Amino acid sequence: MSLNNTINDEVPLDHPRYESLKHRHEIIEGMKKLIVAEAGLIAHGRGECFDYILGESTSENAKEAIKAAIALLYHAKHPVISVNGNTVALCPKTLVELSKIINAPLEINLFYRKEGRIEAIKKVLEDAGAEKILGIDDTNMVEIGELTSNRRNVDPNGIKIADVVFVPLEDGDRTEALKKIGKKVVAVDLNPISRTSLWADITIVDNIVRTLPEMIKIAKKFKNTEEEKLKKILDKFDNKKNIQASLNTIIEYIKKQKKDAFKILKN
Ligand code: PTJ
Repeated sequence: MSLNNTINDEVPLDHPRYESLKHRHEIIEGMKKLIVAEAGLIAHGRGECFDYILGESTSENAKEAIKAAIALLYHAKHPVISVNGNTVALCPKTLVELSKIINAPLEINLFYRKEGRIEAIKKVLEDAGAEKILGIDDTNMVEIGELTSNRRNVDPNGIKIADVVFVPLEDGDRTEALKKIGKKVVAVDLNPISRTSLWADITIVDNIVRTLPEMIKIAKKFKNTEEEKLKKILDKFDNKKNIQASLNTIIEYIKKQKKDAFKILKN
């Protein structure tokens, strides 16, 4: 018998960590359906840990990075949203919505290319309303020379010709490779000092599940903004300072937690 108001009969709605546990289950279910790679579970755990020490909320500096990211994506001639298993398992609908608003196609680009994964991910995106998905025709892919991982295989009508690539949460070497071939990169990564974060032009240090709804909100707001204004937002944005602000958020959060923990430990 299935209990109401639970995840898998196990996590009640009033559980203090309900949201976090819900996303864990999305990742676990995603893995069972081949959407998420086995290593995606570990990647998610690492993300959770960083989210925890960032206070599990979208900081003001992440919101600034999101504004700059939308300005850059609107400014681009060929923007592309690169998606992997974790992103699709966690946020299929918001990925599709953002893609439609900013007119940037979704391209599936996987590190672990286990058989059946592309089809599983494609289906989830289609069920979420995606009309055009790139990166699905293995016979029509080209390689990025600077990369040796599976991520080197890209769609000739997508990442290959893109001037701006949006890469939500992933392993480090691709951002570096994309930069080397002249692309601008927008990354979402809870780890402010990952190689992806440090190499990206715009790094949004936040959880993808919170970032995408905020991006959609800003994309709607900026939809008819003149080019000049978008450029000003971009010129004002400093990625290095923004990453430093995220590191300060972590330091301050840990200091506060230390104080609070000591109060409990005293009793
Ligand atoms: O689906 P595939 O085959 O393309 O593989 C995807 C994974 C994520 C398994 C692969 O790219 C990988 O192994 O990535 P890494 O090297 O573990 O890096 C993932 C990064 O994303 C880490 O810096 C995590 O902190 C971060 N991260 C994890 N979950 C989230 C996140 N960042 C934002 N939001 C999250 N929910």
